[in-house]
Amino acid sequence: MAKTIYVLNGPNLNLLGTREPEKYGRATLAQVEKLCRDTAKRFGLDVVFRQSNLEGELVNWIQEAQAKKAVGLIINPAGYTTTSIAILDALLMMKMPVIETHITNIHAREEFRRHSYVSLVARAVVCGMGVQGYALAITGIAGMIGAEPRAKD
Ligand code: CA2
Repeated sequence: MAKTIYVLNGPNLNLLGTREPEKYGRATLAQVEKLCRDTAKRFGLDVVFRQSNLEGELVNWIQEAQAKKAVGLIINPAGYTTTSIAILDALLMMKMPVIETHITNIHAREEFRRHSYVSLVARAVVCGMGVQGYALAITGIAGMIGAEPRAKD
């Protein structure tokens, strides 16, 4: 069975590509999902890709990733980045690498966006690379777990 990476997206990211394109770009979340699947496939990895506007649902999915023995977890916690101790606590129980991803450079925006609880547990943080940051995060996890790129078919 292929190894699985969970990619979790927090509140409002369902609107990606439909609002504020100057900040977040024009790609929709469905296109980001395809980018993640295509990138993971190059390393023979599967992706579980989800989005929720609810903090508890994100916590449940983090626990699910652990229970299902996912090999890595990528999370864009969006608005919960700066507030959620519940998400931090769930991530602290994870044994696999966690990469925090933000589409924008949170350090070049309002001061309140710069503090991240998730960064306390993340093995790496990708921000400011647009949606390509998701592909970079998947490639990063592949490297961390020693997954080799496969020959193209
Ligand atoms: O840059 C990122 O990826 C953020 O995580 C996005 C969050 C923001 O609160 C973080 O500080 C940085 C906001 C997500 C809102 O999603 C939207 C999507 C499309 C249009 C408007 C908002």
